[in-house]
Amino acid sequence: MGCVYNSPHMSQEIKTTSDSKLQRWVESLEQVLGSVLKSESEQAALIMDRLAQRLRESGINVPRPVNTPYINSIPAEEQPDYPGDRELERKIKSYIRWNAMAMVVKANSFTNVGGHISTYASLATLYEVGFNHFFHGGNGDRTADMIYFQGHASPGNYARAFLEGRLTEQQLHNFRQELTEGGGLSSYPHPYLMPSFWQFPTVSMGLGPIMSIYQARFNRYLRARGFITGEEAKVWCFVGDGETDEPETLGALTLAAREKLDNLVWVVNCNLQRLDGPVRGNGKIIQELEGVFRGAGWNVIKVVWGSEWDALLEADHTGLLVKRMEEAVDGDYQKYVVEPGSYIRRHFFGKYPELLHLVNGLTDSQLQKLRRGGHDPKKVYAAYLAATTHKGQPTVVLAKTVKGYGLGEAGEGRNISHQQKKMNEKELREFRSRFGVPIADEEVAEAPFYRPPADSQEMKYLLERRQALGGSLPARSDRQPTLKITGTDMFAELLKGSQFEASTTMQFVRLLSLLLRNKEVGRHVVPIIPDEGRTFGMDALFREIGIYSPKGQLYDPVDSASLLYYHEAKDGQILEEGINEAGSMASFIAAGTSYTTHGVPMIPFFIYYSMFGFQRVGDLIWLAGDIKAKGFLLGATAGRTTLNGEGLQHQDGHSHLMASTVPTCRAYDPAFGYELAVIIADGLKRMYVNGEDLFYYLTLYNENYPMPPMPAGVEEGILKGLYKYQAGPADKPLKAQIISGGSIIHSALKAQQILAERYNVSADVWSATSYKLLRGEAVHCQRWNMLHPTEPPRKSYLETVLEKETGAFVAVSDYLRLVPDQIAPWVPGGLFTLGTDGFGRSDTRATLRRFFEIDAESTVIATLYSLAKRGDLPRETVHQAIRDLNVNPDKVYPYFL
Ligand SMILES: Cc1ncc(C[n+]2csc(CCOP(=O)(O)OP(=O)(O)O)c2C)c(N)n1
Ligand SMILES: [Mg+2]
Repeated sequence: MGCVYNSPHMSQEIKTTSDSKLQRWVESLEQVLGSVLKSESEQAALIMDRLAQRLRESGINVPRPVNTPYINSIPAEEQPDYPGDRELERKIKSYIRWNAMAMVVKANSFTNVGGHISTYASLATLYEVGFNHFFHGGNGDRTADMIYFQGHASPGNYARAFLEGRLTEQQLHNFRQELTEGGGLSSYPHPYLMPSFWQFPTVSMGLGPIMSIYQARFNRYLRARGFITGEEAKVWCFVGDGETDEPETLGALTLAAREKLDNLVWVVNCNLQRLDGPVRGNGKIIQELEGVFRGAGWNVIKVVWGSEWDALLEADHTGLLVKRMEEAVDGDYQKYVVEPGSYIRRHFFGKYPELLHLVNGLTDSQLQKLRRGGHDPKKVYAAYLAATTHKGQPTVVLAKTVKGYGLGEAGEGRNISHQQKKMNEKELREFRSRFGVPIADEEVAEAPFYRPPADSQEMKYLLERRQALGGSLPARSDRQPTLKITGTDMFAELLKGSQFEASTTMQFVRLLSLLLRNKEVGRHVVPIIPDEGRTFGMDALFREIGIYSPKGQLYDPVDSASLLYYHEAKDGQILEEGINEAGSMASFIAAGTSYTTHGVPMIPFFIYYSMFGFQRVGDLIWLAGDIKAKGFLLGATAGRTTLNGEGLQHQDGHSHLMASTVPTCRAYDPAFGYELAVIIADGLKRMYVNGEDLFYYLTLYNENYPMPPMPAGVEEGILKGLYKYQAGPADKPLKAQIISGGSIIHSALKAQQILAERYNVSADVWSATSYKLLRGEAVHCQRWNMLHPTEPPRKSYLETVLEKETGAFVAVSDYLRLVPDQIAPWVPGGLFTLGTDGFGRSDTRATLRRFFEIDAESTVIATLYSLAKRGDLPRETVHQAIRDLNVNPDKVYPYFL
């Protein structure tokens, strides 16, 4: 029997209670169960389940069983009537199936661009019931449902959009050939590539599921804070059963239950296969997932068997059929798809004579046509209706399907199914006939696309259904609502500087509180923190703007007597995500796309340990680019040596290198408060006034030093990536340029002093706020010049600024050398770079900076060496400086140590 009650408390309570009334109740329940158990053990499980459900509905907290029997959660007698025209829907679905398959087959008969047939084949009913009866396209003040479609099932979405008249035949022809004349369709859901079509990128397995949870949560947050009203949109997420192996998929389930996200519905397409083979050949993925989801507090609806099984289950008075269903493993079920009905009779039913008897009246062919629940619209409709009306919990529909459904020998249920991209004429013909697509024998080999005439019943029905549900999906809105952003005056205080020592992190927190108090913009700010608020000195915000919690604060916080107590509120502004960078990033994406999904521009500021950003959740950051998210990522405690005590796993010396790989990410490494103010003010303007689809990455440090006032005329340089911060003394015979940035600029400034005092060198110190932007623009110019060789060459900002300078060029960085080296090709005479290549260590800043050779002394040596190489001074001077400055020339290279 599949029922395991997981409450250790219940029996104890019963034993210890002196309430004789309760005792009598228990005894009578046992009597009832005892009589049932003897004959109908499986039915007993169901009775218990129902009873518990009933009690739960009346508000009694009854422990939840981890598993229920391997049958549909909604019994046949409780199924609602199907509201649609089954026959028309079947036809429409068949055409979509055909076109989706044809797109992939065509694309691969001319080119080898790939694509997937079998995933959509298994999903078609799960999608179509949704499209015809549930997925709301939005209207009035009802936001459209947000649907995370299974990424590699995109041909199914395209094929439906073709029938709806949203895509042309030419576009279908150009599936996966986006660069072809006339444009094509992207392989997977990519809003960046198809910005009026796709809303959510999903094909990196696991990201769709985690994003959908945080999206549903963010929708509630917006509502709680008064930004949205009206009927609530649903968030749907279609998940592959193989995809549930990804930790991101299941990692945030408890949040959805804790926050009672009944606006969220997941559909796990349990076709029992992933790419290589079975998902759980030796077990049952549906049962495993049921346990996980129920344990996490979700409402679980299993759709295992199609209507053909109803009569068999009803006729099975002993529970033997359910027992057999539970015994067979997914590997067996996969085999039943590829074997003839005689095999099913022998292997499945034949295990028990009573079961063989049960199917005596069915032919082998009928046995083979016993559908799985996910292919039966009636069962799917019942599940969706229950899911969308369920209150107080998120729902998952676990639907059993067949991978490659309808492909027959071309891949149905086969292990090769996932990668099947071609079909021969015979296979095409069979597919056509099985689904009744009106294509003549002579044409079938060409796999032509099929769209019924505009005045056909099918077309009318198809369009009428979508119209009734508010319009076509998927659809992304290109709206760009704006905010009133004035400029750097918003942060005037930071431009003035301060004699008090501060870190750029503290300066950022100051800036954030100024922004939060800004009348126009303040309430649009969404601070996102993964349990590091105190680390970054943001705890004052807890009290000030509150931490969002749908429950408010049910307890008196331990620090309630203090001014800055831990304040949770129903309309709290902070998203305190706990130790969860992936979840925080998902919140960042939900908030950063709110301008398009809700038409409400929100400004996420996600602040985290910089080491646990690009390196840890880089795939989500990449996706933030694809989805055109806006906002600010703040990599705090940055720098391989600036974060000193924490050691190898914490010290970030490479996030800027990774940031340089994301096209829409503007990455900056500010050294001073005024740089931060200029960059963030500009970012706000670009994103929320000019409507640019960008997001920002800024590194923040925890080293304290005085914050200088902003020098005149540096704003352009700050934004473009480089400006001269402090010129060297004028009266020296030798000249050098030291490029630095972030808190390590102090190595450069100290080196400037030593060089002047001891070596007669005048070194100018530069703040490089963004190597990424400098390189980006320089490459752009270089490329233009290459392609326009006879025209006057263009000059990048970098070249324009540096061409006026003389002497040796040196860069010193708290990041690995590759970060400054990005600009080396455009530096006159070349660039000599110092950086932190290698694993970090725990030690003091001074020791670490000597270890990585980025301290002032090392910077002096690098400068003198560069001058010596130019012939500006004798090499002996460098040799002497190494001794004078106490640097060990034979110390081990940190990268190898
Ligand atoms: C992170 C990630 N790893 C690997 C892949 C490659 N991949 C695409 S589909 C797939 C198998 C998917 O199986 P399942 O989730 O069961 O979906 P189905 O096609 O069976 O519906 C794999 C491994 C990917 N897209 N993303
Ligand atoms: Mg699968």
